[in-house]
Amino acid sequence: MNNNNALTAIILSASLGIFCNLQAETGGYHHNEKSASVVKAGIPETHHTTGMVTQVDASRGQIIIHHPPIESLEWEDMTMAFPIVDKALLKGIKVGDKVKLDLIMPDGVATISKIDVIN
Ligand SMILES: [Cu+2]
Repeated sequence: MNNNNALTAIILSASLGIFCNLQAETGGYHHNEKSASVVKAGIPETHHTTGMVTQVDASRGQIIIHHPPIESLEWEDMTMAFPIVDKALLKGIKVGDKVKLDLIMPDGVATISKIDVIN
């Protein structure tokens, strides 16, 4: 590879990186790239947070929650959509509820594995 090609390759991979980050932010669910690569000795990675329910879509198995900063994920506070491992967990959860969450990270996607109302 001559110098020109090397430079093109560097620029290309840099712009692909930016593209992937944009996709993670705007398309579908919030991904956590760091988390996706960190798996400790077969122990499933779980994160804990609280939040306020702003929307529930039981048929899709999705819930939108405003959560405070999640230190273990290095996430700022935000309102975001979470998939859930089992739609049945959304039973009885309604807009305005304060909830406590367990999050697992299959493929780096924060997915609710446990949700409890803490009103
Ligand atoms: Cu978030």
